[in-house]
Amino acid sequence: MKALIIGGAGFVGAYLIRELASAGAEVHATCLPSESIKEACEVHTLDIMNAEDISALLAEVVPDVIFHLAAQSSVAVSWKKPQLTANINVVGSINVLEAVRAAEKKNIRVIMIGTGEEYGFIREGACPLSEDEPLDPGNIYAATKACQEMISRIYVRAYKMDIVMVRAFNHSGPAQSDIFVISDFCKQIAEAEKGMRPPEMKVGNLSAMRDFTDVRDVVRAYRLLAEKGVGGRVYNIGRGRAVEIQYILDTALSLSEADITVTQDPARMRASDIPIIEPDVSRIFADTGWKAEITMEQTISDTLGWWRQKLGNYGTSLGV
Ligand code: A2R
Repeated sequence: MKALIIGGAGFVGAYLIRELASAGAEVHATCLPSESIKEACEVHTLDIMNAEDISALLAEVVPDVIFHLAAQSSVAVSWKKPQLTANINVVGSINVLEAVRAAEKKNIRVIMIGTGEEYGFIREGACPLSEDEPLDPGNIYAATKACQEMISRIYVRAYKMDIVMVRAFNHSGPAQSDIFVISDFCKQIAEAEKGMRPPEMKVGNLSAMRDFTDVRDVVRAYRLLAEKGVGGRVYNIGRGRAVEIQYILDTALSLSEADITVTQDPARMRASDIPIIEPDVSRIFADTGWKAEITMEQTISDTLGWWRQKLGNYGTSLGV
């Protein structure tokens, strides 16, 4: 398989490059001119806002499958920069689809990465959410990803394109940005241990329930969907068991010997927080045999280990 990862310099990209390469694929990945990729693969510079550049790249690489990861991926940033988020996530994705449609090679498979946040304001009793549940996004980021998916469906129907759509629920692991909750907690603990901050954790809403999967499991799901997923179908990717953010906090704190107190930080509360988001993951299991294998405790432990090593704390296993 010749794979092209668009948006390969981000958190998931690094893991996906390794996953595909170790499965024997020829891996090409793009990054913005301001970014770099250190994993072993063919690196190309691409801004998806330049539509002609995508076409030129497809003519050069001629991929069998495209993993479209490029995005403004932060919910918090999407509240502050809605236009930018819509441009990259909607217009940028259309640019990718149009380039694939116009490409000389037909039947390039596109793995279009969306989010579990697309479900949004969920009716009572709807969890676990099947892929057929209506979408009612609760934030700007989620709305742009729902739009990306709707447009992808239109390309499937109108142009018979081979697009597999993904709603990936929260994923985490070593090297994730600290704007995401597991990484944020682990970084704060590692900083407190090192005396870089007072032993005080700043937290947001601890009662929200979310479904967390290790990023290494998530990229394995992406590869399996490229190999075995059904074109035109939408797949939830997640563990299938939501936990309270409080549980993540408690697990992370239990891995530290430092005496750390917890305080609520209004800046960490979201403008709109949905109480529970949990997927039904039976479809991806039925079609590919995939299910999450790495425990949440392992993910939290590896992420804390990564931060400790990054900050120069004591011994760690990186996991990456
Ligand atoms: O925003 P930056 O500078 O970190 O760059 C991101 C990049 N990106 C772009 N690439 C090409 N053209 C653009 N106009 C453009 N704008 C942003 O896409 C970043 O390097 C990459 C996305 O990586 P992350 O933000 O780290 O997302 P992550 O966690 O790897 O998630 C991958 C996908 C995204 O579509 C998420 O929305 C979804 O999984 O959950």
